Amino acid sequence: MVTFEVLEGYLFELRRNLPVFFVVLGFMLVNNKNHAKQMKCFLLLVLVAISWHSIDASPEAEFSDGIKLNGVEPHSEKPNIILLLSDDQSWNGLSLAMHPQIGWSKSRVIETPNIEKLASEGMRFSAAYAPASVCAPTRVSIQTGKSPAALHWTKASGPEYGHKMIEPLNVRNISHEETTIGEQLRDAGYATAHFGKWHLNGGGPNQNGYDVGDGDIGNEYAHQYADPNPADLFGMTRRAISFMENRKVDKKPFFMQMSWHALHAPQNAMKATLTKYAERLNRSVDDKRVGSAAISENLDTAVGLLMESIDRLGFRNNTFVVYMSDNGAGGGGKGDNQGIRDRLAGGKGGVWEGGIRCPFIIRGPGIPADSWCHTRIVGYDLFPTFCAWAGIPAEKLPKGLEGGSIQELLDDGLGKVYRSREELIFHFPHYQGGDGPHSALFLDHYKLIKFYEDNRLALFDIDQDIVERHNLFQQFPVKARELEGRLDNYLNEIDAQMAVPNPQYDPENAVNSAKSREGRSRAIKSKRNQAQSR
Ligand SMILES: [Ca+2]
Repeated sequence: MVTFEVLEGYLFELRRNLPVFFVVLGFMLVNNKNHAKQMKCFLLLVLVAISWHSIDASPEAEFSDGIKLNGVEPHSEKPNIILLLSDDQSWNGLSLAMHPQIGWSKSRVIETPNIEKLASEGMRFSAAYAPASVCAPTRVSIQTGKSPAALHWTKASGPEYGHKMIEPLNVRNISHEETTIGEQLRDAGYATAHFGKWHLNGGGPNQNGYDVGDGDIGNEYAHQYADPNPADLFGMTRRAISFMENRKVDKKPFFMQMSWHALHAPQNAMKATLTKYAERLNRSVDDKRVGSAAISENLDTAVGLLMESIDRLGFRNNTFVVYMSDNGAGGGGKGDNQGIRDRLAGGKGGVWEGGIRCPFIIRGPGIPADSWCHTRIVGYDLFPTFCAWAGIPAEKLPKGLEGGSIQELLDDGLGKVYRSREELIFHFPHYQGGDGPHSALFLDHYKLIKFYEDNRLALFDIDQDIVERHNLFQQFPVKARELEGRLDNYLNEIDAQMAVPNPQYDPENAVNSAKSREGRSRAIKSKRNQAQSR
Protein backbone atom coordinates (compact mmCIF):
# COMPACT_ATOMS: atom_id res chain seq x y z
CA MET A 1 0.00 0.00 0.00
CA VAL A 2 1.26 3.48 -0.86
CA THR A 3 1.28 5.47 2.34
CA PHE A 4 1.79 9.21 2.74
CA GLU A 5 5.34 8.58 3.97
CA VAL A 6 6.13 6.58 0.80
CA LEU A 7 4.74 9.35 -1.43
CA GLU A 8 6.71 11.89 0.54
CA GLY A 9 9.81 9.75 -0.06
CA TYR A 10 9.20 9.68 -3.84
CA LEU A 11 8.67 13.43 -3.87
CA PHE A 12 11.89 13.95 -1.96
CA GLU A 13 13.82 11.72 -4.41
CA LEU A 14 12.15 13.47 -7.36
CA ARG A 15 13.10 16.85 -5.99
CA ARG A 16 16.66 15.72 -5.38
CA ASN A 17 16.96 14.49 -8.99
CA LEU A 18 15.19 17.42 -10.66
CA PRO A 19 18.46 19.13 -11.66
CA VAL A 20 19.48 15.88 -13.49
CA PHE A 21 16.12 15.76 -15.36
CA PHE A 22 16.56 19.42 -16.18
CA VAL A 23 20.02 18.90 -17.73
CA VAL A 24 18.97 15.73 -19.65
CA LEU A 25 15.84 17.38 -21.04
CA GLY A 26 17.81 20.49 -22.04
CA PHE A 27 20.35 18.29 -23.83
CA MET A 28 17.54 16.40 -25.68
CA LEU A 29 15.85 19.68 -26.62
CA VAL A 30 19.00 21.08 -28.21
CA ASN A 31 20.09 17.90 -29.97
CA ASN A 32 16.75 16.60 -31.26
CA LYS A 33 15.84 17.30 -34.91
CA ASN A 34 12.25 16.04 -34.56
CA HIS A 35 9.98 19.04 -33.88
CA ALA A 36 7.28 17.01 -32.09
CA LYS A 37 9.88 15.46 -29.74
CA GLN A 38 11.48 18.89 -29.25
CA MET A 39 8.08 20.28 -28.24
CA LYS A 40 7.57 17.39 -25.75
CA CYS A 41 11.02 18.03 -24.29
CA PHE A 42 10.26 21.73 -23.96
CA LEU A 43 6.94 21.08 -22.22
CA LEU A 44 8.58 18.59 -19.84
CA LEU A 45 11.33 21.11 -19.14
CA VAL A 46 8.74 23.73 -18.22
CA LEU A 47 6.91 21.19 -16.00
CA VAL A 48 10.16 20.25 -14.26
CA ALA A 49 11.01 23.90 -13.73
CA ILE A 50 7.56 24.62 -12.28
CA SER A 51 7.63 21.60 -9.95
CA TRP A 52 11.20 22.40 -8.86
CA HIS A 53 10.10 25.85 -7.92
CA SER A 54 6.93 24.76 -6.12
CA ILE A 55 8.48 21.81 -4.27
CA ASP A 56 11.48 23.88 -3.31
CA ALA A 57 9.27 26.60 -1.90
CA SER A 58 6.73 24.41 -0.13
CA PRO A 59 8.45 23.13 3.00
CA GLU A 60 9.75 26.54 4.00
CA ALA A 61 6.76 28.53 2.77
CA GLU A 62 5.17 28.42 6.22
CA PHE A 63 8.33 29.84 7.70
CA SER A 64 9.11 32.28 4.92
CA ASP A 65 7.65 35.14 6.95
CA GLY A 66 11.09 36.47 7.74
CA ILE A 67 12.61 33.21 8.97
CA LYS A 68 14.65 30.51 7.30
CA LEU A 69 14.62 27.05 8.82
CA ASN A 70 18.16 27.37 10.10
CA GLY A 71 16.98 30.18 12.37
CA VAL A 72 18.83 33.03 10.69
CA GLU A 73 16.76 36.10 9.93
CA PRO A 74 17.49 37.22 6.40
CA HIS A 75 16.83 40.92 7.01
CA SER A 76 18.80 41.66 10.11
CA GLU A 77 21.93 40.30 11.73
CA LYS A 78 21.25 42.09 14.98
CA PRO A 79 18.72 40.37 17.22
CA ASN A 80 15.60 42.17 18.39
CA ILE A 81 15.30 42.69 22.14
CA ILE A 82 12.06 42.86 24.12
CA LEU A 83 12.05 43.59 27.84
CA LEU A 84 8.81 42.80 29.65
CA LEU A 85 8.84 44.50 33.05
CA SER A 86 5.95 43.78 35.40
CA ASP A 87 5.21 45.90 38.45
CA ASP A 88 5.20 44.71 42.07
CA GLN A 89 5.04 41.04 41.06
CA SER A 90 6.47 38.76 43.71
CA TRP A 91 9.05 36.02 43.12
CA ASN A 92 6.32 33.43 43.57
CA GLY A 93 3.57 35.37 41.81
CA LEU A 94 3.49 33.26 38.64
CA SER A 95 2.13 29.76 38.04
CA LEU A 96 5.63 28.48 37.30
CA ALA A 97 8.31 27.73 39.86
CA MET A 98 11.23 30.13 40.13
CA HIS A 99 13.36 27.48 41.83
CA PRO A 100 13.23 23.81 40.80
CA GLN A 101 13.55 22.56 44.40
CA ILE A 102 11.19 25.02 46.08
CA GLY A 103 7.54 24.11 45.64
CA TRP A 104 6.26 27.41 47.00
CA SER A 105 8.33 29.39 44.47
CA LYS A 106 5.20 29.39 42.33
CA SER A 107 1.67 30.49 42.99
CA ARG A 108 -0.93 27.78 43.54
CA VAL A 109 -3.73 30.23 42.86
CA ILE A 110 -2.73 32.49 39.97
CA GLU A 111 -2.76 31.14 36.42
CA THR A 112 -0.15 32.51 34.01
CA PRO A 113 -0.05 29.93 31.19
CA ASN A 114 1.59 32.19 28.60
CA ILE A 115 4.50 33.08 30.87
CA GLU A 116 4.74 29.37 31.73
CA LYS A 117 5.11 28.67 28.02
CA LEU A 118 7.74 31.40 27.65
CA ALA A 119 9.73 29.82 30.48
CA SER A 120 9.41 26.35 28.96
CA GLU A 121 10.99 27.73 25.79
CA GLY A 122 13.82 29.54 27.57
CA MET A 123 15.87 29.86 30.76
CA ARG A 124 14.65 30.63 34.26
CA PHE A 125 16.89 32.39 36.79
CA SER A 126 16.33 31.34 40.40
CA ALA A 127 18.52 34.09 41.87
CA ALA A 128 17.64 37.21 39.89
CA TYR A 129 17.36 40.53 41.68
CA ALA A 130 15.64 43.80 40.95
CA PRO A 131 18.16 46.65 41.41
CA ALA A 132 15.93 48.09 44.14
CA SER A 133 12.95 47.12 46.28
CA VAL A 134 11.00 50.06 44.89
CA CYS A 135 9.90 51.21 41.48
CA ALA A 136 11.67 54.26 40.03
CA PRO A 137 15.16 53.30 41.32
CA THR A 138 14.86 49.93 39.57
CA ARG A 139 13.72 51.61 36.37
CA VAL A 140 16.49 54.20 36.27
CA SER A 141 19.02 51.47 37.02
CA ILE A 142 17.80 49.33 34.11
CA GLN A 143 17.99 52.38 31.82
CA THR A 144 21.57 53.22 32.80
CA GLY A 145 23.27 49.97 33.88
CA LYS A 146 24.24 51.58 37.20
CA SER A 147 23.06 50.87 40.73
CA PRO A 148 20.40 53.10 42.29
CA ALA A 149 22.92 53.99 45.03
CA ALA A 150 25.42 55.34 42.50
CA LEU A 151 22.66 57.33 40.80
CA HIS A 152 21.47 58.79 44.15
CA TRP A 153 17.98 57.54 43.40
CA THR A 154 17.12 54.95 46.00
CA LYS A 155 13.46 55.66 46.84
CA ALA A 156 10.34 56.20 44.75
CA SER A 157 8.08 58.01 47.21
CA GLY A 158 8.88 61.09 49.29
CA PRO A 159 10.76 61.06 52.63
CA GLU A 160 9.17 60.24 55.99
CA TYR A 161 9.88 62.56 58.93
CA GLY A 162 10.04 62.16 62.70
CA HIS A 163 12.24 59.07 62.74
CA LYS A 164 15.50 58.39 64.55
CA MET A 165 17.38 59.21 61.35
CA ILE A 166 16.83 61.72 58.58
CA GLU A 167 16.67 60.12 55.17
CA PRO A 168 18.46 61.75 52.21
CA LEU A 169 16.51 63.48 49.45
CA ASN A 170 16.51 61.65 46.15
CA VAL A 171 17.18 62.59 42.60
CA ARG A 172 13.73 62.49 40.94
CA ASN A 173 14.65 63.12 37.31
CA ILE A 174 16.68 60.96 34.98
CA SER A 175 19.76 63.00 34.07
CA HIS A 176 20.35 63.76 30.41
CA GLU A 177 24.04 63.19 31.09
CA GLU A 178 23.35 59.49 31.56
CA THR A 179 23.33 57.26 28.48
CA THR A 180 20.17 55.17 28.49
CA ILE A 181 19.94 51.70 26.99
CA GLY A 182 17.49 53.23 24.48
CA GLU A 183 20.10 55.80 23.38
CA GLN A 184 22.85 53.20 23.21
CA LEU A 185 20.81 50.80 21.07
CA ARG A 186 19.38 53.56 18.88
CA ASP A 187 22.94 54.68 18.11
CA ALA A 188 23.67 51.09 17.12
CA GLY A 189 20.92 51.18 14.48
CA TYR A 190 17.96 49.94 16.53
CA ALA A 191 14.42 51.25 16.35
CA THR A 192 13.43 51.83 19.99
CA ALA A 193 10.13 51.90 21.86
CA HIS A 194 9.09 52.23 25.48
CA PHE A 195 5.47 51.49 26.26
CA GLY A 196 3.77 51.90 29.63
CA LYS A 197 5.03 53.25 32.92
CA TRP A 198 8.09 55.50 32.63
CA HIS A 199 8.15 57.04 36.12
CA LEU A 200 11.52 58.75 35.60
CA ASN A 201 10.47 62.26 34.51
CA GLY A 202 13.24 63.90 32.45
CA GLY A 203 10.86 64.46 29.53
CA GLY A 204 9.75 60.84 29.23
CA PRO A 205 10.93 58.11 26.86
CA ASN A 206 11.05 60.36 23.78
CA GLN A 207 13.74 62.53 25.29
CA ASN A 208 15.71 59.57 26.56
CA GLY A 209 16.47 57.43 23.54
CA TYR A 210 13.08 56.08 22.46
CA ASP A 211 11.61 56.71 19.01
CA VAL A 212 8.17 55.75 20.27
CA GLY A 213 6.75 55.95 23.78
CA ASP A 214 3.68 56.59 25.91
CA GLY A 215 5.08 59.77 27.46
CA ASP A 216 6.24 60.73 30.92
CA ILE A 217 3.65 58.66 32.78
CA GLY A 218 3.52 57.05 36.20
CA ASN A 219 1.18 55.07 38.41
CA GLU A 220 -1.82 57.40 38.03
CA TYR A 221 -2.16 56.19 34.43
CA ALA A 222 -2.99 52.59 35.37
CA HIS A 223 -6.15 53.61 37.22
CA GLN A 224 -7.69 55.29 34.17
CA TYR A 225 -8.13 51.96 32.39
CA ALA A 226 -10.59 49.25 33.43
CA ASP A 227 -12.33 46.30 31.73
CA PRO A 228 -11.96 45.65 28.75
CA ASN A 229 -8.48 47.22 28.89
CA PRO A 230 -7.38 46.95 32.54
CA ALA A 231 -4.36 49.11 33.38
CA ASP A 232 -4.01 49.65 29.61
CA LEU A 233 -2.64 46.10 29.24
CA PHE A 234 -4.22 45.51 25.85
CA GLY A 235 -3.75 49.08 24.62
CA MET A 236 -0.01 48.76 25.30
CA THR A 237 -0.01 45.41 23.50
CA ARG A 238 -1.74 46.88 20.44
CA ARG A 239 0.80 49.71 20.24
CA ALA A 240 3.64 47.21 20.64
CA ILE A 241 2.29 45.02 17.83
CA SER A 242 1.93 48.03 15.55
CA PHE A 243 5.53 49.04 16.35
CA MET A 244 6.72 45.53 15.44
CA GLU A 245 4.66 45.53 12.22
CA ASN A 246 6.49 48.69 11.16
CA ARG A 247 9.81 46.95 11.77
CA LYS A 248 8.65 44.20 9.47
CA VAL A 249 8.43 46.89 6.79
CA ASP A 250 11.60 48.91 7.43
CA LYS A 251 13.58 45.79 8.44
CA LYS A 252 15.31 47.60 11.31
CA PRO A 253 16.27 45.60 14.39
CA PHE A 254 14.30 46.80 17.40
CA PHE A 255 14.45 47.22 21.15
CA MET A 256 11.12 47.45 22.91
CA GLN A 257 10.53 47.83 26.64
CA MET A 258 7.05 46.97 27.88
CA SER A 259 6.74 48.54 31.33
CA TRP A 260 3.39 47.04 32.29
CA HIS A 261 1.39 49.10 34.80
CA ALA A 262 0.01 45.85 36.22
CA LEU A 263 -0.09 44.73 39.01
CA HIS A 264 -1.10 48.31 39.80
CA ALA A 265 -4.84 49.00 39.69
CA PRO A 266 -5.77 45.39 40.62
CA GLN A 267 -9.40 46.45 41.18
CA ASN A 268 -9.55 47.35 37.46
CA ALA A 269 -8.94 43.74 36.34
CA MET A 270 -11.41 42.12 33.90
CA LYS A 271 -14.70 41.53 35.68
CA ALA A 272 -14.88 37.87 34.65
CA THR A 273 -11.36 37.26 35.96
CA LEU A 274 -12.17 39.01 39.24
CA THR A 275 -15.23 36.79 39.67
CA LYS A 276 -13.17 33.67 38.90
CA TYR A 277 -10.58 34.44 41.62
CA ALA A 278 -13.21 35.66 44.10
CA GLU A 279 -14.79 32.20 43.83
CA ARG A 280 -11.44 30.42 43.94
CA LEU A 281 -10.26 32.31 47.02
CA ASN A 282 -13.69 32.52 48.59
CA ARG A 283 -13.35 36.28 49.06
CA SER A 284 -15.15 39.31 47.69
CA VAL A 285 -14.27 40.79 44.29
CA ASP A 286 -13.01 43.93 46.09
CA ASP A 287 -10.44 41.94 48.03
CA LYS A 288 -6.86 42.96 47.22
CA ARG A 289 -5.65 39.37 46.84
CA VAL A 290 -8.44 38.67 44.37
CA GLY A 291 -7.54 41.80 42.39
CA SER A 292 -3.81 40.98 42.31
CA ALA A 293 -4.50 37.44 41.12
CA ALA A 294 -6.94 38.63 38.46
CA ILE A 295 -4.71 41.38 37.06
CA SER A 296 -1.77 38.94 37.05
CA GLU A 297 -3.77 36.64 34.79
CA ASN A 298 -4.84 39.59 32.59
CA LEU A 299 -1.18 40.60 32.30
CA ASP A 300 -0.35 37.05 31.27
CA THR A 301 -3.03 37.22 28.55
CA ALA A 302 -1.45 40.41 27.18
CA VAL A 303 1.99 38.73 27.20
CA GLY A 304 0.44 35.82 25.27
CA LEU A 305 -0.97 38.16 22.60
CA LEU A 306 2.44 39.77 22.21
CA MET A 307 4.16 36.37 21.89
CA GLU A 308 1.67 35.30 19.21
CA SER A 309 2.46 38.42 17.21
CA ILE A 310 6.21 37.82 17.49
CA ASP A 311 5.58 34.40 15.89
CA ARG A 312 3.15 35.73 13.28
CA LEU A 313 5.59 38.42 12.20
CA GLY A 314 8.42 35.90 11.92
CA PHE A 315 10.59 37.51 14.62
CA ARG A 316 10.74 34.55 16.94
CA ASN A 317 14.10 33.06 16.00
CA ASN A 318 15.89 36.38 16.10
CA THR A 319 14.35 37.95 19.19
CA PHE A 320 15.38 37.88 22.83
CA VAL A 321 12.47 38.18 25.25
CA VAL A 322 13.28 39.01 28.88
CA TYR A 323 10.60 38.89 31.57
CA MET A 324 11.14 40.34 35.05
CA SER A 325 9.46 42.30 37.83
CA ASP A 326 10.59 45.73 39.06
CA ASN A 327 10.50 44.79 42.76
CA GLY A 328 8.87 42.41 45.20
CA ALA A 329 5.24 42.44 46.17
CA GLY A 330 3.27 44.09 48.88
CA GLY A 331 3.98 46.81 51.34
CA GLY A 332 5.84 46.34 54.59
CA GLY A 333 9.39 45.24 54.06
CA LYS A 334 10.27 44.09 57.55
CA GLY A 335 11.55 40.56 57.50
CA ASP A 336 9.47 39.61 60.54
CA ASN A 337 7.87 36.51 59.11
CA GLN A 338 11.37 34.98 58.80
CA GLY A 339 10.28 31.92 56.92
CA ILE A 340 7.40 31.05 59.22
CA ARG A 341 5.12 31.07 56.22
CA ASP A 342 6.10 29.67 52.84
CA ARG A 343 7.35 32.87 51.32
CA LEU A 344 10.37 35.11 51.16
CA ALA A 345 10.96 37.49 54.08
CA GLY A 346 9.99 41.14 53.76
CA GLY A 347 8.61 42.89 50.69
CA LYS A 348 8.59 46.15 48.78
CA GLY A 349 10.59 48.85 50.57
CA GLY A 350 13.23 46.57 52.11
CA VAL A 351 16.25 44.56 51.03
CA TRP A 352 15.13 41.25 52.50
CA GLU A 353 14.65 38.70 49.70
CA GLY A 354 10.93 39.49 49.40
CA GLY A 355 11.72 43.05 48.34
CA ILE A 356 14.36 42.39 45.70
CA ARG A 357 14.37 38.78 44.49
CA CYS A 358 12.22 38.72 41.37
CA PRO A 359 10.93 36.39 38.65
CA PHE A 360 13.29 36.37 35.66
CA ILE A 361 13.03 34.49 32.35
CA ILE A 362 14.91 34.80 29.03
CA ARG A 363 13.98 33.19 25.74
CA GLY A 364 16.11 33.78 22.66
CA PRO A 365 18.56 32.49 20.04
CA GLY A 366 20.84 29.76 21.40
CA ILE A 367 19.15 29.56 24.82
CA PRO A 368 18.17 25.95 25.62
CA ALA A 369 14.47 25.29 26.27
CA ASP A 370 13.28 24.63 29.81
CA SER A 371 16.68 25.41 31.31
CA TRP A 372 17.74 26.92 34.64
CA CYS A 373 20.43 29.24 35.89
CA HIS A 374 21.23 29.68 39.58
CA THR A 375 23.92 32.33 39.20
CA ARG A 376 23.04 35.61 40.91
CA ILE A 377 22.15 38.36 38.46
CA VAL A 378 20.74 41.87 38.84
CA GLY A 379 18.58 44.13 36.67
CA TYR A 380 21.46 46.45 35.78
CA ASP A 381 23.23 43.51 34.11
CA LEU A 382 20.72 43.93 31.29
CA PHE A 383 22.39 47.08 29.89
CA PRO A 384 25.72 45.40 29.03
CA THR A 385 23.90 42.18 28.05
CA PHE A 386 21.70 43.98 25.51
CA CYS A 387 24.79 45.79 24.18
CA ALA A 388 26.57 42.43 23.79
CA TRP A 389 23.58 41.06 21.85
CA ALA A 390 23.60 44.16 19.63
CA GLY A 391 27.31 43.71 18.93
CA ILE A 392 28.29 47.01 20.56
CA PRO A 393 32.01 46.85 21.46
CA ALA A 394 32.92 47.22 25.14
CA GLU A 395 34.89 50.44 24.52
CA LYS A 396 31.69 52.13 23.34
CA LEU A 397 29.85 51.48 26.63
CA PRO A 398 29.35 54.40 29.01
CA LYS A 399 31.73 54.98 31.92
CA GLY A 400 30.71 53.83 35.36
CA LEU A 401 28.60 50.85 34.25
CA GLU A 402 28.18 48.52 37.22
CA GLY A 403 26.39 45.63 35.54
CA GLY A 404 28.05 42.75 33.70
CA SER A 405 26.87 40.87 30.64
CA ILE A 406 25.08 37.63 31.50
CA GLN A 407 25.69 36.22 28.01
CA GLU A 408 28.10 33.56 29.30
CA LEU A 409 25.27 32.04 31.37
CA LEU A 410 22.89 31.56 28.50
CA ASP A 411 24.41 28.46 26.82
CA ASP A 412 23.93 26.09 29.72
CA GLY A 413 23.11 28.18 32.79
CA LEU A 414 26.70 27.98 34.01
CA GLY A 415 29.40 30.63 34.12
CA LYS A 416 30.16 33.97 35.69
CA VAL A 417 29.04 37.55 35.38
CA TYR A 418 32.00 39.95 35.30
CA ARG A 419 31.11 43.24 36.97
CA SER A 420 33.32 46.10 38.11
CA ARG A 421 32.93 44.73 41.66
CA GLU A 422 32.66 41.23 43.01
CA GLU A 423 29.99 42.02 45.58
CA LEU A 424 26.42 43.00 44.81
CA ILE A 425 24.96 45.79 46.94
CA PHE A 426 21.44 47.03 47.60
CA HIS A 427 21.19 50.34 49.43
CA PHE A 428 18.02 51.70 51.01
CA PRO A 429 18.84 54.67 53.30
CA HIS A 430 15.13 55.36 53.86
CA TYR A 431 12.02 54.66 55.88
CA GLN A 432 9.33 52.68 54.14
CA GLY A 433 9.14 49.02 55.02
CA GLY A 434 9.59 49.22 58.79
CA ASP A 435 13.32 48.47 58.99
CA GLY A 436 14.59 52.02 58.74
CA PRO A 437 17.68 52.82 56.67
CA HIS A 438 19.54 49.63 55.74
CA SER A 439 21.69 48.00 53.04
CA ALA A 440 22.48 44.49 51.90
CA LEU A 441 25.62 42.97 50.41
CA PHE A 442 25.91 39.64 48.59
CA LEU A 443 29.22 37.85 48.21
CA ASP A 444 29.55 34.15 47.38
CA HIS A 445 26.87 32.38 49.43
CA TYR A 446 26.68 35.13 52.06
CA LYS A 447 24.20 37.95 52.46
CA LEU A 448 24.88 40.69 54.98
CA ILE A 449 22.27 43.23 56.07
CA LYS A 450 23.30 46.36 57.95
CA PHE A 451 20.72 48.45 59.83
CA TYR A 452 21.92 52.02 60.30
CA GLU A 453 19.75 53.08 63.25
CA ASP A 454 21.90 50.93 65.53
CA ASN A 455 24.57 49.59 63.11
CA ARG A 456 23.26 46.09 63.73
CA LEU A 457 24.41 43.35 61.34
CA ALA A 458 22.64 40.21 60.17
CA LEU A 459 24.43 37.48 58.21
CA PHE A 460 22.74 34.72 56.20
CA ASP A 461 23.88 31.80 54.10
CA ILE A 462 21.50 32.78 51.35
CA ASP A 463 22.00 29.64 49.25
CA GLN A 464 20.93 27.42 52.19
CA ASP A 465 18.55 29.81 53.91
CA ILE A 466 16.52 31.60 51.25
CA VAL A 467 13.91 32.65 53.83
CA GLU A 468 16.55 34.44 55.95
CA ARG A 469 15.60 32.72 59.15
CA HIS A 470 19.01 31.91 60.66
CA ASN A 471 21.13 34.93 61.46
CA LEU A 472 24.75 33.68 61.50
CA PHE A 473 26.26 36.87 62.93
CA GLN A 474 27.08 35.34 66.34
CA GLN A 475 28.65 32.35 64.63
CA PHE A 476 30.76 34.23 62.07
CA PRO A 477 31.37 37.76 63.42
CA VAL A 478 34.71 38.10 61.61
CA LYS A 479 33.15 37.29 58.28
CA ALA A 480 30.31 39.70 58.98
CA ARG A 481 32.76 42.52 59.83
CA GLU A 482 34.78 41.80 56.69
CA LEU A 483 31.65 42.08 54.56
CA GLU A 484 30.61 45.22 56.43
CA GLY A 485 34.01 46.73 55.49
CA ARG A 486 33.34 45.96 51.84
CA LEU A 487 29.87 47.49 52.06
CA ASP A 488 31.18 50.69 53.69
CA ASN A 489 34.00 50.96 51.12
CA TYR A 490 31.64 50.60 48.21
CA LEU A 491 29.17 53.18 49.53
CA ASN A 492 32.11 55.55 50.13
CA GLU A 493 33.55 55.03 46.67
CA ILE A 494 30.31 55.76 44.86
CA ASP A 495 29.55 58.63 47.23
CA ALA A 496 26.24 57.03 48.21
CA GLN A 497 23.67 59.08 50.09
CA MET A 498 23.29 58.07 53.72
CA ALA A 499 20.70 58.68 56.42
CA VAL A 500 21.98 60.85 59.28
CA PRO A 501 21.00 60.91 62.97
CA ASN A 502 18.04 63.16 63.70
CA PRO A 503 19.04 65.64 66.48
CA GLN A 504 15.38 66.47 67.07
CA TYR A 505 14.37 62.86 67.46
CA ASP A 506 11.86 62.40 70.24
CA PRO A 507 11.24 58.72 71.04
CA GLU A 508 8.03 59.67 72.87
CA ASN A 509 6.51 61.08 69.69
CA ALA A 510 8.27 58.79 67.25
CA VAL A 511 6.58 58.08 63.95
CA ASN A 512 5.70 54.48 63.41
CA SER A 513 6.80 53.68 59.89
CA ALA A 514 4.00 51.16 59.37
CA LYS A 515 1.43 53.68 60.62
CA SER A 516 2.69 56.43 58.35
CA ARG A 517 2.50 53.95 55.48
CA GLU A 518 -1.16 53.42 56.25
CA GLY A 519 -1.65 57.19 56.29
CA ARG A 520 0.02 57.48 52.93
CA SER A 521 -2.02 54.72 51.33
CA ARG A 522 -5.19 56.38 52.69
CA ALA A 523 -4.07 59.65 51.08
CA ILE A 524 -3.37 57.92 47.76
CA LYS A 525 -6.78 56.22 47.87
CA SER A 526 -8.64 59.47 48.48
CA LYS A 527 -6.63 61.15 45.68
CA ARG A 528 -7.54 58.29 43.39
CA ASN A 529 -11.22 58.55 44.31
CA GLN A 530 -11.12 62.26 43.56
CA ALA A 531 -9.48 61.55 40.20
CA GLN A 532 -12.10 58.92 39.37
CA SER A 533 -14.99 61.17 40.31
CA ARG A 534 -13.70 63.93 38.02
CA1 LIG B 1 6.95 48.69 41.45
